[in-house]
Amino acid sequence: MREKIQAYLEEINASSPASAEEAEQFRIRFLGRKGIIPALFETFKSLPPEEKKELGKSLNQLKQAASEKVNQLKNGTSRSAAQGTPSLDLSLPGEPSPVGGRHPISLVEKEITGIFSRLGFSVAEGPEIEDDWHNFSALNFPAEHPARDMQDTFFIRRDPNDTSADMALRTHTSSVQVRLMEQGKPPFRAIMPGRVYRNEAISARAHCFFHQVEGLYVDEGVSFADLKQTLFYFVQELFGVGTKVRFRPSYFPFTEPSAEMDISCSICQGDGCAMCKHTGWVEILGCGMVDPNVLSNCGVDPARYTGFAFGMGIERITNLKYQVKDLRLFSENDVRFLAQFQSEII
Ligand code: 2NM
Repeated sequence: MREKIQAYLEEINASSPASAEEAEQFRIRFLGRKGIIPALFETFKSLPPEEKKELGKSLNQLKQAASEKVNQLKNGTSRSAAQGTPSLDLSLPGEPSPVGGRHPISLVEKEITGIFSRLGFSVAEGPEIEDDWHNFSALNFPAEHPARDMQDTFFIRRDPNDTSADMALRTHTSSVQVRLMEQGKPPFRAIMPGRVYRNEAISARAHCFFHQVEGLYVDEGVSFADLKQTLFYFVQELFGVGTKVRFRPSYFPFTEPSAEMDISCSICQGDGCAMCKHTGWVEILGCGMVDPNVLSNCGVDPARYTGFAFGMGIERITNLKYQVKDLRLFSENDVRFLAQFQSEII
């Protein structure tokens, strides 16, 4: 009897009926009322106790193997039997595909543009490959300014014999503001988000490209007080009511006067931590009153109009909000990094 059980077990394991009928025949042969397995159980009853002990387990295993096979076959052939292809049930639910979320830079960019949109700023975009005029000259960059050097800017040489035909990967989105002013009439109230490029060695703290949001407000009678109040409101929205701001004098070619704005450290609330280098303040943007030369370069009468402008790095603000320690994470597209940010169906 032991040999018989072994032989049937092998037969069961090897069998794979191709249709529902064959599966049913299989079931009747092994498990039906007059089938092989009930018959074996019948024989088993009359065995002496020592043999029962030995064979009971194998017999139960055989029955289980047969039942499992029948179940498998029934599931696998129930729908596709008509086509003669077993074990593929198209009515079963599919494998779920993971749903993506927005990139942290996009999330923060949307948050920033959202705040300014509610203040009445429009959103403008422009080309990433720029000519010298829009990226430098119109913005009052002197001929010897270091940003005009190959060391700092990526140039694209179009004509090997004529460097004046060079194009550059834009180093800031101010170039879009030049285009906006050239093409329209004041008042201008717009922000420009986008990717910008600088010729830097890649490390945890620097990258050859990053993202900016710049803003521009030009009208009659715009003052530094308007700049301060607009940016103060922006910071209350982005970092929470009660965030303090301070302005430090600075220099940019395209603004006069110029300033850098710090906020009270959003991580330690001003107590001192590594992010604020124990000063309680972190710099988040540059700003100033648009230089009259820039206005006239762009066809805006500086005797009639004044304006303020500002620019901030999105990576820097994202680091402050989410404490990302290495800039390279933003461009590696490692799902383990990206999945940690608020998921949102696009
Ligand atoms: C900054 C800081 C200060 C700026 C100036 C202009 C323009 F076109 F109106 F002259 N656009 N953006 C500006 C001013 C940008 O980024 C740190």
